[in-house]
Amino acid sequence: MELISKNNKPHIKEARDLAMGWLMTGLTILIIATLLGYLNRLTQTGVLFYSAKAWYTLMTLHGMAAFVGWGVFICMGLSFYAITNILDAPLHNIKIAKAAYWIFMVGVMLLAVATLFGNFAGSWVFLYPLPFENGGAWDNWANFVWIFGVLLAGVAILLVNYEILMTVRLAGVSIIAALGFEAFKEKPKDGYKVPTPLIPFVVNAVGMIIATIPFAVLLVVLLVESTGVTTGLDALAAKNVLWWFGHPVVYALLFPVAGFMYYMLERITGTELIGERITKLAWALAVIIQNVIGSHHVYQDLVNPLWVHVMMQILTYGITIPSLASLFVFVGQVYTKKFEWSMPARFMFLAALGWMLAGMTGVINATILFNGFIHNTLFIVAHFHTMALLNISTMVFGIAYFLVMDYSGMPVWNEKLAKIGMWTWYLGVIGAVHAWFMQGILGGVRRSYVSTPNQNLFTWISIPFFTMVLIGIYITVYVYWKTVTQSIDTRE
Ligand code: HEM
Ligand SMILES: [Cu+2]
Repeated sequence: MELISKNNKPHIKEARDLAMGWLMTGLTILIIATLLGYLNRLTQTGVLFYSAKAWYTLMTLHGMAAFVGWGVFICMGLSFYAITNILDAPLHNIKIAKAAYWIFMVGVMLLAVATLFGNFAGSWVFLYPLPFENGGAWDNWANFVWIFGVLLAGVAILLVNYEILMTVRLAGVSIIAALGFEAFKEKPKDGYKVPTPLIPFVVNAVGMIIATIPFAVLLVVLLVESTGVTTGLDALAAKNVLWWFGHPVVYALLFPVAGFMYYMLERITGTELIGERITKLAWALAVIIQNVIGSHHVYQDLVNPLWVHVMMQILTYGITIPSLASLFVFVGQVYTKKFEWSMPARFMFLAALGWMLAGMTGVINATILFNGFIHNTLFIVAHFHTMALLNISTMVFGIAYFLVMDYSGMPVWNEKLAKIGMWTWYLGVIGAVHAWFMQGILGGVRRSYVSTPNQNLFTWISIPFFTMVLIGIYITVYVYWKTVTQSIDTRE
């Protein structure tokens, strides 16, 4: 097993340096965003007091900064690292990737300005017409700046995914084959097989392009409304377009993470993935389903016809198949191949467990009967933080160890400290999300700046766990930093 990649070709180095820049930026955003989340949670205990209005502003910034600024951004950056290694081919045009970085950064800045200076507090989904009917809590210019910021993030998402598809094409790989459709035939005609780790990146790139375009149109319409030229968009139509995008945007995080897991599995075991054909078929199914299940977010809007709701339940169960296939591949690869423990391996193992918990709670959300009980409760907050922290961020920390080692050419600076960071983080997240799960099951409402009556104990219990989460992040980032700088020291 070779933990540090020996591939130092110029195009690999170029993509690696680029990904390193995105990683550093993403980690900085993560540190700020999690501090805001911590402040929000602490406020719910009643020990801190600031106005409800300020709480909603910080919640809005926290959600957007953590999800988009950390999650989407970091997964896009690490995708460049992964796909150039998987294909052993150069990026199609690194200038497009660099332009996307800056467009994204300006977008994130605008989101910060809209909230911190403009008091925008419409939540990260800013459901229409809430931004415009806000009871005078913020001015229209804040709407404009916020919506423009989100639009820029959307443009960056489009550019990055275009760049990914073009890179795949430049390497001579067919996009259709790389969506998993290759596996419909038992043996490919020309004998070439698409590397399995590439598939989730391509499935996501196509899905995001399809979902982002209508959402961008909605944003432009809202932008015009914020200038006062037009009014009165149909609220239900706006909501449906929002969730058309809002569901697959989660895959901008989850699918690359699946690709990272496959890539790590191949690198750690030094062999190709097992279950290739069935895995590819599962991803081909995702291509078909991913862009239509957003309506499972509007089960409670009874104006949608019943057959739509029922279809959403069935199709959402269907989208668990690529996740299940990935977890089977994971277990199979770990137990049938030579699997050695290292920091990336440990993080991946824990992330896979987190993925299972997040997935199972997702099935609960998708089941109409249960959705009636948990809609808008803290159960939802628990579910998506399980996905975002216990799975996605944990997997990302693992792949980041690979990147940092490749970049510096050195092993992890202090493996013992790295492990302490990992466990502090992971156990912290488990405790923190379970406090939320309990509150949700007992009917605790989400998006409230005070705890639901009789639930303050759970809120308090979560605080030491969240403190562990923050400490875990700091230790992990410190170890990355030392691993990178130690090599710079020895080079000099
Ligand atoms: C230390 C880590 C974190 C803490 C303490 C934290 C805390 C919180 C709190 C207290 C809320 C408000 C929940 C409510 O009562 O309704 C919240 C919402 C949210 N969080 Fe986190 N969070 C953390 C990490 C993350 C990460 C890593 C992500 C995404 C990658 C994330 C995404 C979100 C989103 C999207 C919302 C919803 C905001 C909204 O409804 O507008 N959080 N978080
Ligand atoms: Cu969804």
